[in-house]
Amino acid sequence: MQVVKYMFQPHGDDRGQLISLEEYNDIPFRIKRVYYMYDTVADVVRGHHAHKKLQQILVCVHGSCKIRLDNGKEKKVVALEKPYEGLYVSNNMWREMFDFSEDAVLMVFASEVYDESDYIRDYDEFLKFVREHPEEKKENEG
Ligand code: T46
Repeated sequence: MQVVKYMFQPHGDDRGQLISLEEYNDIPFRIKRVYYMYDTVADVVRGHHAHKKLQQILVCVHGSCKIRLDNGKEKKVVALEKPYEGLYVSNNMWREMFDFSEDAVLMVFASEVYDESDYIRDYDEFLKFVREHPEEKKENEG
C-alpha cells in the first residue's frame, strides 16, 4: 500500500504561518464538506469503517494523532503531527484514528456531503466490497 501524504505550502513571514488549500490545486477533488474533531477523549479509537465512494484529506491542524489504514490486504499506521501535512484516504479503505493528543484537532476535507449509506461499518462486508470492486483502486490502495 502506498501512503499518499501531501505537504502543503506554508506562507510564512515574521507574523507566523498561513496555509491555504484550494480544491483541485492542493486538494485533489472538489471539496463538498469540511469537518473536524477535537476534545477527543484519551485512548479513544474513532472510525472503524470504510467508504464506498468518499475520498478525504486528513490534516491534524493542532496536536497529533495516528491513522490506521487497511486496504483489506495490508495495514499501515501513519502519524499526523504537522499542520502542513495532509493524508489522502481513498474510498475502499478501512480507517481508524487513535492516539490523539489532548490538544489534537483533526480536520477533514471530503469529496462528498455526509451520506450514511456510503459507510461500510462491518469489516467482513468491507472485505467483500473490496473483492467485488478492485477497479476502484485509488492512490493509496497499493
Ligand atoms: C471518516 C473519519 C475520518 C455528521 O452529522 N456529519 C458529518 O459530516 C460527519 C463526519 C459526522 N456526522 C455525525 C454522525 C455521527 O453521529 O457525527 C457523529 C460522529 O460521526 P462518526 O462516528 O462517523 O465519526 P468518526 O470519527 O468515526 O468518522 C469520521 C467520518 O464519519 C468518516 O467519514 O472517514 O471521520
